Amino acid sequence: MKRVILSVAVMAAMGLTSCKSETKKVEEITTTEAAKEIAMTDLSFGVRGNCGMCKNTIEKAANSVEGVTDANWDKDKKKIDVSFDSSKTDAMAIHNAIAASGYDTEKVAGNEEAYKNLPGCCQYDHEMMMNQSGEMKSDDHSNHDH
Ligand SMILES: [Cu+2]
Repeated sequence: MKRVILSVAVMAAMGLTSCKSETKKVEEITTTEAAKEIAMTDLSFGVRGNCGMCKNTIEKAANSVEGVTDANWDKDKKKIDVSFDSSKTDAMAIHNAIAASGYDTEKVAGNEEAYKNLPGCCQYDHEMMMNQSGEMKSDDHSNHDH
């Protein structure tokens, strides 16, 4: 009989504890979501291309993704720097948009039809090296250099 009372007491205590921690959890989620609304992410990844016209096409494609606020492709490094609102879009959406315009990215091969329709000077070499800045750092921008 004593044991029954004891386990009831334990259960009641556990119930209280879990109730408390649940309330706390809800608060944490709300905070995270609020922070996420203004979460800007900077990202760099390799994109193949040749010239200034390529630059326009690549940047236009990246900027066409909702949530992208800034896109700058470096012709020499074969690399794009993008800033985007991570609550509105993600890295893959940007890769896909650039690939759809005919350009290869680190992760997505350029659309062949779009590539064929590019001006002759823009039909870059598919074997071209892309600057991947050494490592795959898709989300980590703690060691960003500007
Ligand atoms: Cu070009």
